Amino acid sequence: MKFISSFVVTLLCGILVSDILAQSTEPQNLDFEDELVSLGMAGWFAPPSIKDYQVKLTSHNPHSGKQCVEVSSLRSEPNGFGNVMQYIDATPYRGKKITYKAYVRSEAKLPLGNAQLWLRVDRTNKKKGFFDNMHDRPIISPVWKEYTITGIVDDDARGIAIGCMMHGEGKIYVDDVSFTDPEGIPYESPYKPLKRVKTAAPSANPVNLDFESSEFDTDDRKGWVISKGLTSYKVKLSANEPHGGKQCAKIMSTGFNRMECGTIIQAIDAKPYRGKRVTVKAFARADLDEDLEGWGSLFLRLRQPGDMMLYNQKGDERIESNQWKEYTITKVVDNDAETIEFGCGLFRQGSVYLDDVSFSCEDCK
Ligand SMILES: [Ca+2]
Ligand SMILES: [Ca+2]
Repeated sequence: MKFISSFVVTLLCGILVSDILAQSTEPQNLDFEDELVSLGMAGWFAPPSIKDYQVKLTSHNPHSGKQCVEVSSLRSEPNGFGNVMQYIDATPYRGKKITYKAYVRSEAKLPLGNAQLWLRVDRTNKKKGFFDNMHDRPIISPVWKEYTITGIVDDDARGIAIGCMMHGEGKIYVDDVSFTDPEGIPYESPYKPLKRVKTAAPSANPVNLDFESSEFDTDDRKGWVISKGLTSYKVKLSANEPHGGKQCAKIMSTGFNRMECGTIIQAIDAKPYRGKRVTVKAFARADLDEDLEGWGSLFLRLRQPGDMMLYNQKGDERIESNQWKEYTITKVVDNDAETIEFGCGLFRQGSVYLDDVSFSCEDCK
């Protein structure tokens, strides 16, 4: 099962850098009832590089409430495995035992099909931490039952990944996850939870792309949304040499927390753009200190209902130049995409300026 571990690590690295917006210290949405898009929070996601499986919320026979999550194969003899997962900051759990439980049922085709919960602790310097993916006790029962993994979090752990993978053809379902100490008592987080951004339906058209409007609109989907509760980043409007007009957006570090990055995001309704090619462009420049190894990145994401990540692309080129330069990402919008998110992130330390963003759809009309 070693290859699976390293495969998952590879998938994670592809996602984390741009999805680590504000690394949560607790898993979110454990009962899968939350349909709100939670900007700035990791939540559940499906590694976008998995092509032969899909992950979605379903109201079909949940263990509790109105829905659970379903992982299903998209073709016969699928390659690899399906996966739904979360990634959290390990800091509050260092040196502690954690118990990860979830209700699971499997309608995967026997004899090869099954579901397996998994828990992996990532340590610094790529050292191996606790890992259990239930390969010795795969889940094949079509009836809801609770399964458990208990492991110890190393003193130098940096991240904890939890998830449920699926092998073979068919469907598996997961609901009512818990993440506690071995007695079932939740660990108290030393960090304040990040503010969940409650959103109305996102608008079809992006607004304030030149940042000339005097305010950032942080409470609904009109305009830019800034992750709340970050300890090490600020986003503000800046009159310091904008690319156009009187001002631009500035993402700046105010300290360093390796589990965060500073972001500014705009989210729009994906429905008008389904099946069509969209392009996000933006002018950006950076003010970086070489010793601090910072950089910026444009990004484009597609989400399904319930915050499931379908696609997550960083710009091909890091924003490192101190001169204004245009950066571009192009993507055909999947037919099940609910929300398109685009924006800019600052990683590590420094400042990134953003101005004159454009969002276009060449196949539209
Ligand atoms: Ca549920
Ligand atoms: Ca401007």
